[in-house]
Amino acid sequence: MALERTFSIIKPDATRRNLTGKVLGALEAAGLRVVAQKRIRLTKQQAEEFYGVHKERPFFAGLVTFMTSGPVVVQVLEADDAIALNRKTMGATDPKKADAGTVRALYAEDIEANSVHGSDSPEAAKQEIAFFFSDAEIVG
Ligand code: 3AN
Repeated sequence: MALERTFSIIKPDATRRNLTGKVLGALEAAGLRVVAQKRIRLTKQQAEEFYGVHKERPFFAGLVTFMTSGPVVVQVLEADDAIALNRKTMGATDPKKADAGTVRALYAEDIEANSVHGSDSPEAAKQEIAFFFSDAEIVG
């Protein structure tokens, strides 16, 4: 296993319900360590660019509206196999299909307002981390 970094977002449905600590606590309890973090409000342009791969999907406009509807916490998490560990801890995209005890099973409202984002590959992690953080902002 190799020490790895992944990119994570605590989404607006979680910040709105004051669940930032609960979500982060679940990620930390799984062994993921915060090495960079900030609370921001995404602009429409940032959300559209970040979710650019989903541009043609029917849920794209709704997703952008949701992701800009309130503050988010963007963060870089570090662990052995952080990408897979984070995905496992988050649970399936649709909370109805998420394993019991995962962040999405516990906290997500629905398939769109699903409380957390996590990179799905090393390439995505690298790109998503660089989208929000400079090297100097990541402190291991
Ligand atoms: P994940 O976040 O689990 O990697 P993706 O990358 O397929 O899932 O989708 C990105 C985001 O788009 C999801 N986190 C969710 O907020 C939203 N999304 C995905 N599928 C749907 C859908 N069928 N309807 C509404 N929103 C969706």
